[in-house]
Amino acid sequence: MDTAGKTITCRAAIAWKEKSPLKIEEVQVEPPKSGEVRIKMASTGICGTDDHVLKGDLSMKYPLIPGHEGAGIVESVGDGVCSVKPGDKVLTLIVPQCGECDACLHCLGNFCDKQDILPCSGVMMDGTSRFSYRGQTVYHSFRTSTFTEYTVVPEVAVVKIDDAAPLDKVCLISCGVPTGYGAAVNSAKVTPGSTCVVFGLGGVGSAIVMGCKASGASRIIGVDINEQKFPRARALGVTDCINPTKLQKPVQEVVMEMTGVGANFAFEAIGKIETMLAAWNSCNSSYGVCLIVGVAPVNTQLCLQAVSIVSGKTLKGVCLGDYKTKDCIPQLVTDYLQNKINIDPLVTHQLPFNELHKAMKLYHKGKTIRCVLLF
Ligand code: COD
Ligand code: ZN
Repeated sequence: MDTAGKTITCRAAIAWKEKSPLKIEEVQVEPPKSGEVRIKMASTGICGTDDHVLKGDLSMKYPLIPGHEGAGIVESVGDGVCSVKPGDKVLTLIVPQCGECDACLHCLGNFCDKQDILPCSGVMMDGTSRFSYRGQTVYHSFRTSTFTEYTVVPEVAVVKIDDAAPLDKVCLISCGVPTGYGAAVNSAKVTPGSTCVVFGLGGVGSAIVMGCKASGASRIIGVDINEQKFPRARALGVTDCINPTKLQKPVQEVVMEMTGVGANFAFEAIGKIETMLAAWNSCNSSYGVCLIVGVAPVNTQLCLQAVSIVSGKTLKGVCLGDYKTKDCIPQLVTDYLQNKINIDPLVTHQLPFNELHKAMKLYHKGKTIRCVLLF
């Protein structure tokens, strides 16, 4: 049936308010307007950022459809769309690339002006939503909203990928893989023989570990309060595991003792102030580089000892691995298809969309690295 130009009724997960369980409902998805793309979703990962949304750590408009780590097939396109066409396999982009703003035009920038994360407006670029439930507006999250059978995104927030890509897995390359692997390989440019410490061994932290290992790090220290994460982390390349809740002293002191001089690279992939400070204080005071990957709750402050920076260490934030997303993400998919990176160990669970509640339970129990929902 040709659905182009028509409103589609389909299943979607709605968060009616913050801190309340998701409900699968029948929603209406309007056709894409000019410069927009409607996608039939094939898969979506459950990322820590989605959990931040559901917990109310980010400022959002409710009711909303969460999700951003998505893979699917273009169903129809609005006027003027030329980079994708119906039938193309695509990934959604939480950080878009408009190609026109200051960040896109600068050789080092990637945090495009058209992003809708900080802050999240909940609407498309024309100020309206494409989702409704019985006539009531339902908001977008990050202009991606992937926990739905159909979604609408701006053209700048979608990219065509290789036709051979397995859609049940490559959704991870929409967020977790570039965010983690890219932070190590592209942003930090981890050096061979270096010592790295990774705070948080979830999907993103595990991808960081993969990037550190691929870059030739000789020691990778993994820190997590959930010891269930340790065996898989070791399989990916972590050499030493630390559970901070079992320590009598701050984790940074243990890292200092283990390394003698502090880590060359520290990554924070949790999104908490205390672990950001621990990552900073785990770095070598002269040449250490601390990368903040996690987003802390809005309106919180990160306070450093002012003298701790003058000795030469670097503090850097990084989003989506500093990649210009439309330019770089398809290449990561091709790299996966050519066995240059292996994302398979990150996909620990795959469940049908209607088992969303089971998937969320597994995530909250800390059982998953990445659980992929299949439509
Ligand atoms: N100390 C040590 N480990 C901890 C602590 C703590 N205090 N608290 C939680 N953890 C561990 C958990 O046990 C878990 O293993 C891990 O931290 C977090 O993993 P996940 O699987 O819940 O989350 P991820 O890996 O999917 O996402 C982590 C992010 C930091 C990316 C995410 O939470 C976030 O802040 N995202 C926004 C940043 C960003 O760039 N986003 C881009 C698109 S997502
Ligand atoms: Zn994400």
